[in-house]
Amino acid sequence: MAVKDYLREKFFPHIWCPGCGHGITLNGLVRAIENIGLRKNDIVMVSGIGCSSRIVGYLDFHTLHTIHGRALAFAIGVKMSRPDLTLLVPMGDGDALSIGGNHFIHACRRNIDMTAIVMNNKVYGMTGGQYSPLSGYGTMATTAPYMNIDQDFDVVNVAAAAGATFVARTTTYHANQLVEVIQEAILHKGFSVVEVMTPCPTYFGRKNKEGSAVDMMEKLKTMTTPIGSKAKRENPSLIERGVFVKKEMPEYCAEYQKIIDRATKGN
Ligand SMILES: Cc1ncc(C[n+]2csc(CCOP(=O)(O)OP(=O)(O)O)c2C)c(N)n1
Ligand code: SF4
Repeated sequence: MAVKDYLREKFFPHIWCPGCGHGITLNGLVRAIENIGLRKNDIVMVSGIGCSSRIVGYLDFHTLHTIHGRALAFAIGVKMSRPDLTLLVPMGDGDALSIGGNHFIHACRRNIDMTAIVMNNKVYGMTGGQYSPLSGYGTMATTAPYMNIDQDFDVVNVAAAAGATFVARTTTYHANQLVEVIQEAILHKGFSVVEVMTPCPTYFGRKNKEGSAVDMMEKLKTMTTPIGSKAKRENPSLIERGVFVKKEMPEYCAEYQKIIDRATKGN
C-alpha cells in the first residue's frame, strides 16, 4: 500500500486553513500506518467534531464522524464488539479534554487497546477561537478578550495519572518523530495517548500575536526538547517530547473475554 491508497482523494482539497498543523498530523498518521503495513479494512477511525476531527473524512478506512467529545465512547463500543480491528481516535484539545474529558480519563484507566491522538492547538478552532482547557493562563481568545485566567492541563500528566499505558508527546514541526511515536502507539497493546502540539495560526496565532504560520512552527521547535535533555535541565520551561510512559497492563477486551467465558462456559 502506498500513502495515496489510504486517502479519499475525491474529498480534497481539505478544509484546513493555510498553515494549520492538522494536515501534518494526517500525514504522520498515514505514514505510520503504511510503515506498519495495516490493511485499510482492519482500521476504524473515530472522531468527534472540530477542525481536527475532520481528518476522518480524508482517510479511506472505516470512519465514524460522531459527536463532539464522544469519539472515545463510540470507539470503545466498536472495539468491544470487534477487538480484532485497529482503532484510531484523533481529537482536538477541546474535544478530548473539555467536553470529552470524562471519557478521556476513564478510557485511560480501562486500558482498552486503541490510539488516541490529541491534536493540541490550544484553542477551539472550528467554532471561532474560544479558549480550551489547554490554552493556558495568560493567553487571549475570543472568549477571553482581556486574558484567560484558567490554568491549563498537561495532557501527558493527565493521561499518565489516569492510567494510560503508552503516553507520548511530539509536535507537527517534528514530522519524523510524529510518525515514529504514532507507529509505536498503534503497536502498543493498550490505551495509547499521543499529544501532538500543532499550530492554529487563524485563531490562537492571531489572538496571541504569534506571528506567521512559519513563526508558529519555529516556536514548536524552540519551546520543546527531547525528554531528559541537557537543555531541559538548563531551561525548565522547555516542554519535553518523546515517550513518557510505556508499560504492560491487562488489556480491557482480553479481560472482558474472560468474563464472557466465565458467564457462558462456567470457567
Ligand atoms: C455538544 C456540542 N457542543 C459544542 C459544539 C460546538 N463545537 C464544535 S467543534 C468545538 C470545539 C473544537 O475545538 P477542538 O476540539 O479543540 O478542535 P479544533 O477545531 O481546534 O481542531 C465546539 C465547541 C458541538 N458541535 N457539540
Ligand atoms: S481554524 Fe485553526 S484549527 Fe481550524 S483549520 Fe484553521 S488553522 Fe486549523
